[in-house]
Amino acid sequence: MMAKKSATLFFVLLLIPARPLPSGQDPSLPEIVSLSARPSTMARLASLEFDLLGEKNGRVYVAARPKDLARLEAERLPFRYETWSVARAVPGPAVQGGPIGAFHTGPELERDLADLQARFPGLAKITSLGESLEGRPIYALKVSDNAGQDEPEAEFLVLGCHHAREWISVEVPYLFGRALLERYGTDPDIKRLVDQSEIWIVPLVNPDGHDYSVRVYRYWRKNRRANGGGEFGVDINRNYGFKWGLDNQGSSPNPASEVYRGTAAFSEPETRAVRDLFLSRSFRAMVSYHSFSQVILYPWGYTSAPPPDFSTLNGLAQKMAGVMKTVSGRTYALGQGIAMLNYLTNGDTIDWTYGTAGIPSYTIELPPVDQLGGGFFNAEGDIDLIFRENLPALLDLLQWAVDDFAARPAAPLSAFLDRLRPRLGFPRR
Ligand code: 0X9
Ligand code: CA
Ligand code: CA
Ligand code: ZN
Repeated sequence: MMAKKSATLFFVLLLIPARPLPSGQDPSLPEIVSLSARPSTMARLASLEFDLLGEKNGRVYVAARPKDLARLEAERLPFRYETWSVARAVPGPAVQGGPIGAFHTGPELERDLADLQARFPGLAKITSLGESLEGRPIYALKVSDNAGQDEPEAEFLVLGCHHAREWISVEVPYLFGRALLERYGTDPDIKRLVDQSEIWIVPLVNPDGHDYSVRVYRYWRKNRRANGGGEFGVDINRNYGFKWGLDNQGSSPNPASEVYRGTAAFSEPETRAVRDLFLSRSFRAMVSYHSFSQVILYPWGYTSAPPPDFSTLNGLAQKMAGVMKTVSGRTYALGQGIAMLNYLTNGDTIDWTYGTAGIPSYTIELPPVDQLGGGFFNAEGDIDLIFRENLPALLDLLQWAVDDFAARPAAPLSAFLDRLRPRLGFPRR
């Protein structure tokens, strides 16, 4: 059985061209098209659940597969083909080793995290938080003195890559962990911070989607849940349990949508992995990295009403944007989701962490500012600067977490969370 199956598979593989055909020849590859961004068109595109990549100079850019192009024609929405094509945008042969050059694939990340643990025993500890739908481990790197022990120190969380195509959002968390470890021995400020805290870094929350983005379709966003009816993927940044499914604007009940929320809060193993880590610790602050827009977002995402800790959240974001600018000269805008990105979200990560534990929680959308600046395609040469401008922002927030822990050593968890904990099988604190 097995032998026959793999012989067939081998034969089928021979028929698949080794290099992607240029877009236009392969019907599975999308085209990038633009349309006039007039309100009626925007509303229509939104209700048709198109994958909107961004808006600039009165045009809206859309990733459209052949069936989407047919829908645009049927709707009599005039569009223009853009010069980018996904086939061209996939990096060529590795510049610095590996199939996606300086960016990490999942297996490369696994190798480099293991390497950090081996180089910095006692300071770096890798654990798997659980497995993705397709069985890939979701790794966390913990950085602290005595990393193998749970010590009474300020806990801090950094997440990357909820969205598969946002490759740069893997690099910043990984490089943050690496920098802490490599500088620990020589930089007294870093040593002091690392000694007083427990830093948990999850660079790749969505390994299945990321792998699919690397190998098959560069613009893939969601995980790889088979939803039935030939539709795949849950948006794991709409699957968290705070105001999950509140309305159909902030997330979608449609399995074909790019913002499909899944069948229930925490229906996906990827969000459960983050949830279980979060509920088993007592984090003081967190950042979830995304791209693109170059903006620091804080809760709420589900409403335009301000969060109860507005002044703390806004003040910390201003401080972060300030240090970022001193590194690179770039300005990160800051504010609540709706004010910055023009749309509401429900079931997103930071609404859940803030809504559950009340801790400063940020979504940082990394550069570029817009689609025309490269969108999801960061140049390999920009990784370092993007990381370096984010480093002092993370260190400032970490310092705040350390100070907060010193001021209020008791966990800041809400009564709600304390009631929830035993029901989820976690020990009461
Ligand atoms: O829509 C999202 O999930 C995030 N943007 S992205 O382009 N990377 O997909 C933004 C989430 C914003 N969340 C809150 N403001 N709470
Ligand atoms: Ca420690
Ligand atoms: Ca601890
Ligand atoms: Zn994202």
